[in-house]
Amino acid sequence: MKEFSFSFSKEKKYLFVGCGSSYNIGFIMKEILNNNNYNSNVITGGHTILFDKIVETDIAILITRTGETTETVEAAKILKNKGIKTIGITCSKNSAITSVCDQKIELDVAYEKSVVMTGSFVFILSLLLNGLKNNDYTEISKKVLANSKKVIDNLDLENYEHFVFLGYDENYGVSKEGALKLQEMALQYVEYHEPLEYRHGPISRLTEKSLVVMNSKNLKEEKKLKEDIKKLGAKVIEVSSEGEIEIPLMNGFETPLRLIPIQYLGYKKAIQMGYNPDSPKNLSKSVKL
Ligand code: F1P
Repeated sequence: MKEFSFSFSKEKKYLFVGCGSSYNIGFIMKEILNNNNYNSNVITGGHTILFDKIVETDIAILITRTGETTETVEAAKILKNKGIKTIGITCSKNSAITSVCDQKIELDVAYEKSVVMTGSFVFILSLLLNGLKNNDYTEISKKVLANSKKVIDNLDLENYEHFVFLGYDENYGVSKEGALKLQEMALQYVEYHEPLEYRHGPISRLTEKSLVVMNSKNLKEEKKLKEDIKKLGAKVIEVSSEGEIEIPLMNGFETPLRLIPIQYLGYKKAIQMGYNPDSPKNLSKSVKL
């Protein structure tokens, strides 16, 4: 990934902007950057164009896989007019976002035909994380995929019609993205929460038809919640260094790996339901207002 190098500075204030999955990349990055003493925020393209509430920012990073999402493109114009440096990250060539932004990163090697963002999500997230620290996911990702397949292929997926994703901080972003994948690809009823928030209401909807993916940091309270959920008859898959799906904890730098089981689960559930996971109902590749 050397030819697309990108690096962050502790002297600058960053703002991530995007919609849907592209917003989720920004959310995860904001959490990891701030955890490493960088200064960053995240906002949806929609909020940017509807409200004049932009936090102090030096550099705005606008993420849009297609480069054509109206809210993100319009947000770039607004931010640029405020004197903020704009960087557009996209997986298309010569799209609207790059004609607007001061700097462009066109990752056309990560171009996807599918309406749903999968590989491109992981590619953009890894690229941005490499701007903090060099990571090589090649070997470990193969292991995670094999492990994910083993666990997910063994599930009786017809049994589950409710998917809950739990996680803190960057894992909250991973959970939001997990819920979106199951919703887009397999049209499922989904939720995402912080683990301890799950007891404050949402748990009332839990049944033996619920599948809970715990994007865990190995916290004692997360383990306890997992046991409580199991006692209520639901299935829990823990994703962590001690989970059924094993992923080493690397202070958030493991997030690209966490997408592997989630995307595979969405794909498998879509197939089981008889849907085309690449072409969900009511969705287009980018939203144009
Ligand atoms: C953003 C997005 C996708 C979503 C759907 C509609 O697209 O929200 O995340 O899957 O297809 O558009 P983009 O701005 O990243 O191209």
